[in-house]
Amino acid sequence: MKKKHVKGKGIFITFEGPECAGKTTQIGLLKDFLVPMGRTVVTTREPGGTEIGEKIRQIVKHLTGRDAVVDEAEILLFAASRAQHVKTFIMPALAQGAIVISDRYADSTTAYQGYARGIDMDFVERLNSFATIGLRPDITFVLDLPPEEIEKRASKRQETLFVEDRIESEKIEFHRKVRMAFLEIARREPDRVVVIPALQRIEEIRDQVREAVRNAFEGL
Ligand code: T5A
Repeated sequence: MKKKHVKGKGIFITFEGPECAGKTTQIGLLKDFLVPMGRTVVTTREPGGTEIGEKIRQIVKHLTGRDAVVDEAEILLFAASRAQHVKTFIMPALAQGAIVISDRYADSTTAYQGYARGIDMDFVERLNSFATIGLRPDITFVLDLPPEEIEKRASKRQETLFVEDRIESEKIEFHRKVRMAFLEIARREPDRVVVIPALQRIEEIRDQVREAVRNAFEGL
């Protein structure tokens, strides 16, 4: 990956991967690493990140049965959440020189709605480009976790406080397709996407993320 010059400029970092891959955990650890460097770091998520986005999050994650969103509505809701997020939150923060770290972004739509649900890929690409207003991450981490492990980690969480959501409860074949999709995106865009095996210890992943960030940006 070629080093990007970042002095005083905003940086946009995204984390992708399946449910329970450890994205939220690693985002917190990356923030802890960057803040002492004197950078303003804002963390956010998709769907979500704005009031509209958080309302959409409730709809896409938790309505089930007869009220569950259909595939056609689901992709449009993710896109609507993203457009609002990009224009009112991410772009203004980047313009002020912040490092923005987002838990999921457009690659999730490519993987889940495109590859796994089978929605026409040309349409997915056009919608992604419309919703992101052309804003691409400077670096993306894909935390790669086998589907069998998602189930294990999710059931551990459910035993405590977590209620399984609609997409998480998809069949294992769906999660296999999502995994292959993220790996395919990484293969096509090696200058942007770094794949990290998520079956390692949290600290090992943390160190690999830090090293990749240091290697990717001058001045960090
Ligand atoms: N979606 C989203 C789409 O279909 N299309 C889209 O365009 C977008 C944007 C979002 C859902 O929406 C879908 C994808 C998702 O199904 P979400 O709640 O945001 O839902 O789901 P996730 O982003 O997947 O978040 P999760 O909370 O499920 O997973 P994380 O953030 O990857 O994992 P984290 O850090 O919360 O950790 C999960 C558990 O694993 C443990 C943690 O302690 C925790 O218990 N853990 C580890 N255990 C062992 N080893 C490690 N290395 C570990 N790291 C963390």
